[in-house]
Amino acid sequence: MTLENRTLPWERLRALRDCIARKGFACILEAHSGLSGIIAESARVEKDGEVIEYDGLWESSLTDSASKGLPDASIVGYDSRTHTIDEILNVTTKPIIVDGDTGIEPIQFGYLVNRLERLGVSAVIIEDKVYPKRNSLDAAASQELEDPAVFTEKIKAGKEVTLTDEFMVIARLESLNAGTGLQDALERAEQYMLAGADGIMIHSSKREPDEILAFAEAYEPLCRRLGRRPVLVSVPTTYNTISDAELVASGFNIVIHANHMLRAAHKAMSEVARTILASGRSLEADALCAPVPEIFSSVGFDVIINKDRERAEARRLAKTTERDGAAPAKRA
Ligand code: SPV
Ligand code: MG
Repeated sequence: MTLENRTLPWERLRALRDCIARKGFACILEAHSGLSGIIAESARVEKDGEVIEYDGLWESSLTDSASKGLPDASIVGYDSRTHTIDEILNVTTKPIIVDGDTGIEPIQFGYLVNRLERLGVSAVIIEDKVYPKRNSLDAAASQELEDPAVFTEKIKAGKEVTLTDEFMVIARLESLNAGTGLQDALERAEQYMLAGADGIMIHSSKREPDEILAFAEAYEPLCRRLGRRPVLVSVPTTYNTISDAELVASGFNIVIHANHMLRAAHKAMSEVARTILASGRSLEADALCAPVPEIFSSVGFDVIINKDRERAEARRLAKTTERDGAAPAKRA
């Protein structure tokens, strides 16, 4: 990260709503540290003659926990999560969506929303499972659902403390993971929308997207009936044969690729650790590692070195001028 890349909390906060208003959707990539945030933010590819990039970042409970070597089971607290969020905010400029887990209770969730909005986060997503929760991607784990009446209290508590219309409180439906089905998800969605949710995330850990597509289809008449359409969010981790474009065409406004930076790091680190051990030296691992100058460049070390060089050159010139009898040049 270089100091040329800066933004203010308010500018960043509203950028997610602006992006969705402008393009109709936002494509989001997970980050769990400053470095992964920089890489996600700066990734660019040329496609059909157009340069494309991510619209924002996802601060995930799964990957924040895993990067600390801990399970995603309500173990890493909000203070620690906020530390990671701040680390990412410090070196990026794109909007951030925070995974707020269950929100704990209305009071705790209100304090979390207050903190995130002040930091310049654009949205928080809370899931309708009971605290302490278990990660949704393990089908064998208990996925006990929260009473919708209790969950709506959390949504209202979050909405009550927001100071801007731009900060979004998004409600995440876990009915498909808990096995209570599409109808339960739709009924809960209605209650969460009536409680003021700015977005609805429908989660599924199935390998096929059929259920979330059925939800998206039923979502439109529900929104028409309620007279407002909160943004619709998907997390295609398991059903990832479907493309972002297909999800957008089906009505999704936010697509979150929720854990790939951490999974990529885990795989590369494991391979490097084994390769050095097996080879008795690190040469064979070089191909698996980013060159050090690339790390320097990602975190802005090269900019500092260039400035050091410029200053040294300016000092050398000033000394030469002084020795030759001219007035000393002003220090850079
Ligand atoms: C996370 O990334 O922490 C999420 C998404 O909540 S999932 O892991 O699919 O539950
Ligand atoms: Mg999570």
